[in-house]
Amino acid sequence: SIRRPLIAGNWKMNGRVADGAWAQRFRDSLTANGTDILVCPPATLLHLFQGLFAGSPVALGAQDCSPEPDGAYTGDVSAGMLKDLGCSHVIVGHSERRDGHGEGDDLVRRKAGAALREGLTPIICIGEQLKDREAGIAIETVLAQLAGSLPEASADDVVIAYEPVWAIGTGRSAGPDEAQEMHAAIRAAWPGDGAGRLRILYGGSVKPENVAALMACPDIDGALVGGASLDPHVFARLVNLS
Ligand code: G2H
Repeated sequence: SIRRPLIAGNWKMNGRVADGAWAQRFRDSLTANGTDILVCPPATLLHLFQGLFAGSPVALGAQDCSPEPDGAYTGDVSAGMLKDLGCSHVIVGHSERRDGHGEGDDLVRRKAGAALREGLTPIICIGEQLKDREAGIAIETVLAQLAGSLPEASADDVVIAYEPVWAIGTGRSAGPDEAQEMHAAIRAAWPGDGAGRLRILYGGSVKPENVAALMACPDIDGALVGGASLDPHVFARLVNLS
């Protein structure tokens, strides 16, 4: 493939300072295999992990950012602050933000734009609810989210993560055929040129047992991994299998 695989760990709201030992164990379990590796701990651990991953092949990302530059926004974290801590990527529009915090496509697009302005790569999450899939409108739902959540950007500067909401943290992953069908539709819907260079990750209960079958699909370029990224040995095994 012309696209380098990317495996990204999304720790969600997990982790304490004592989990710094995780980084050492993770690094020691990795074998270099040409896969780009990203870890997105909670914002509270970014500074610690910046030091721990310095000089290693592991890149650092955040889980969310403000759509605004620095200013009077109590509780928010700007893309510039994340850049300052050594982040190269930031997840935006995860379904836990969309559903738990009422974030819509417009806000997600503005967050992705704020990330791009700071030179960060936004990982823009989209995915249908179970009711959409059961109603046979999964693809059109996801493509509408894509259109609404995408800032003006080159295919080289963003990553898309397809995460069917019914597969998140449920142990029930989309089958490779279901996922591939959606990834191909997303790539075909990319506006402008460069669709062949766009990286599209799959997310939702990815684990060492199913990662290889997903990665074998032509339009699946990596994974966004929640639960299975918390154990350093499991996550390293998953990366090594990708
Ligand atoms: C989907 C995924 C990571 P999990 O949210 O973003 O989590 O792998 O636990 O389903």
